[in-house]
Amino acid sequence: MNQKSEVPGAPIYAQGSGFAEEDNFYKEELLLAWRNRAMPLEGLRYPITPTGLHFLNVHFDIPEVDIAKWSLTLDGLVSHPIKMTLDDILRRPAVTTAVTMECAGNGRAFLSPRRISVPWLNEAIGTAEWTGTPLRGLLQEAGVNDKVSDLIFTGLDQGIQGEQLQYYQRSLSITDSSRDEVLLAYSMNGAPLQPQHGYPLRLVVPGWYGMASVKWLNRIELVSEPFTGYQQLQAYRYRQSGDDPGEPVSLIKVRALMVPPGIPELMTRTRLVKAGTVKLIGRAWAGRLGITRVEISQDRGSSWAEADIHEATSPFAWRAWSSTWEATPGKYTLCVRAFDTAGNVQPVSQPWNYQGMGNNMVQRVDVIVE
Ligand SMILES: Nc1nc2c(c(=O)[nH]1)N[C@H]1C(S)=C(S)[C@@H](COP(=O)(O)O)O[C@H]1N2
Ligand SMILES: [Mo]
Repeated sequence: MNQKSEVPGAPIYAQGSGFAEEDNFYKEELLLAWRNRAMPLEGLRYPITPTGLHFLNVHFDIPEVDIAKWSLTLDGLVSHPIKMTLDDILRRPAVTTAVTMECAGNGRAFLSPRRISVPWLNEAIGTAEWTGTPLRGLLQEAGVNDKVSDLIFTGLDQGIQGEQLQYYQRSLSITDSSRDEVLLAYSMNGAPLQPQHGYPLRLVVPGWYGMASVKWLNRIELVSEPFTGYQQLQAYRYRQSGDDPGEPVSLIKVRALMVPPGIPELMTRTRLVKAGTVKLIGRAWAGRLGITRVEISQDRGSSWAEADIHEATSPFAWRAWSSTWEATPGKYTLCVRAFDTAGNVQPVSQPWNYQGMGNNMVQRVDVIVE
């Protein structure tokens, strides 16, 4: 704990949490944090995240849906435009896939300076079993015109962001949209989508950061020009400054997290652990790439030891890892990092960018062993 904790009423910062001493959080961040829950890290115990523990991100309001009036339209540059009710969609071929979803802003709150948005630490994640019909089949039936380059997905939720009135909209290229795993999902963990997760229908784009998986989907438009909407061109860019157009955010980067061992101190989340052999467990994922190695450090990343990786249950879901740690009395900062099949490894120092996107810096867990 730093010296500030001696000042009455001053905030106390967890050691190694990554917060600067002078850091304060803004009211806007609190408002967003209340609306957009994270997955408590002990949720990493479950291969499939119970729906109520899965992270949640809703830009505007959860829209009100009258299912008797709801339909999905697929139109634009197609031979046969399609309009379907939920019952029509439920009668189509169904696929269930376990998918790890992560918000692109995960890790944002550690950055300094920090963009005012949802102040995610490490926990904007979850893995669900999504059931739906492959988008590809619908595209084949509609007959895609040769000129189509992109699909624009529109949700029912409307609001103002960056001074622009908008429905939540994202696009995907025709190539990315036609991949086998892209689903129009109506079920999460075996139950109809809950209102906050996109009832009655959402897109699920396995391997991509969450922003691609448009909730409350009601229109898919096929176009021949790149989409220039706010969530495509303004938000979700790796930029170095406000006027840098940057690169689009797309696939999920490699990351491992651990269930913090022992018991927490309420305010700092520092862990108390008994000396001896400690079992460390967690999960690792890399979008649609595989995990090749997971490593543990007890000294903030100066030295690393290899952990065991367990079987993958789905090519798009996280994998369990485990390790044992011989804990001797003292203070430690435990870290975990993963490597993917493309040779990427998580950085020990964080990759800063203007919007706080894709910060996959290694997790740090402060532990006191007694
Ligand atoms: N229509 C709509 N779709 C949306 C969003 C949204 O605000 N509106 N948020 C996106 C973002 S940024 C993320 S990370 C995921 C979160 O999905 P979840 O809330 O089901 O976990 O939904 C995406 N789809
Ligand atoms: Mo997100």
